[in-house]
Amino acid sequence: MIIDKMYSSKDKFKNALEVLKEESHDLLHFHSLVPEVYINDQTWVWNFYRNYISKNMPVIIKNGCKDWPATSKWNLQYFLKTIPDKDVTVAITPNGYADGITKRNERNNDGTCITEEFFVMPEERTMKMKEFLENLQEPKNNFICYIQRQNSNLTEDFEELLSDIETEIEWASAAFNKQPDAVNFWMGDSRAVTSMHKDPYENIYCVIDGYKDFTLIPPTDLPYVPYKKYPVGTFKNVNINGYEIKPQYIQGDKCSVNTAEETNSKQCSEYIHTDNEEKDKQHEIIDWIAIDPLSPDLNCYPQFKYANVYHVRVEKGDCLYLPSLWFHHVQQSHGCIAVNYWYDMDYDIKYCYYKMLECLST
Ligand SMILES: O=C(O)CCC(=O)C(=O)O
Repeated sequence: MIIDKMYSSKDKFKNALEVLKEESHDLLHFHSLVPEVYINDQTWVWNFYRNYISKNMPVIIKNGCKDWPATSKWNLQYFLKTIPDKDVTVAITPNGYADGITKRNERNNDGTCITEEFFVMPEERTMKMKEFLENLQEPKNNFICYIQRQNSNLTEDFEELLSDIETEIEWASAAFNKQPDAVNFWMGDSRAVTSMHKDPYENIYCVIDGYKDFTLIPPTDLPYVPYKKYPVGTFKNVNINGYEIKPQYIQGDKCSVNTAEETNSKQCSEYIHTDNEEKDKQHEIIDWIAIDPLSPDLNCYPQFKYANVYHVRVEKGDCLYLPSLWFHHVQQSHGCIAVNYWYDMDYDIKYCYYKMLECLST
């Protein structure tokens, strides 16, 4: 009797997820195409709210930032001429994956090797803008540069550029009924990839020069997007000859990169020597998406085939509305420049349903 009950509640969960899969596919994601619209008149704020925000559906706003001074001015040469000596914070990786999964090869004291996957954050380096731009003009192996700080770096760090853009997008602020929490500046190498993740923000992503390729998966597909637990690390001493991955350890309540170890580790892109001390410490762990949507390993994660995958290119002068909690993976043309506006999401009924889905799918 008890066993019957257990089986029936398990079947109920399975059935509930099946209903969500079919209904959301048939009603919302059948074509997996992001529509394109032009802002024509005063009704846009209302249309944007009614057709996209309230439905949590993405849209490309063609020419949304085409008339900003930035779109006709900003490019590599312009920055070289106007702000060559500006200090900028640059994320550096050997493989283009900042905040993504990288394999770390370790050699133990006994000479055996272990390969372990880490979630790795970039090395952050301050350099002159001209040095950053030189790295774009003459790309080097193992040294991939991306300005991608997400601390409202446009308003915080690039005040000299502010008059070329809008510090808030009027129609978006009106529709979201709030001001942006952050305005970010992005510029980087075509080898730099932003791995699949989601944010608790409504995002208006504006391409100023070049293009961005977004791969999107709706939040309703959470059951088919595999997560795994990874130890956290940071790239260190990245240069053309190699790099290190420094694990991040739990220290009491807070976590920090372990600096005591720095003197011990050899710089080498192939193998990292680990000592016993490292083994005794507890790694900081993060839950991160385990799949690359561009070449999914369907043997490991067969359920991923049920995900509705959208591919959309955002061209120069266009804006993407990327709704909150959508999974996104981002690539770019070389030297692409973008500005995005993060508006805090509404913690409404959609959010509550999403939290329920999280419980059902794990
Ligand atoms: O442009 C990128 O590389 C990433 C953008 C992104 O993840 C975001 O806007 O949330």
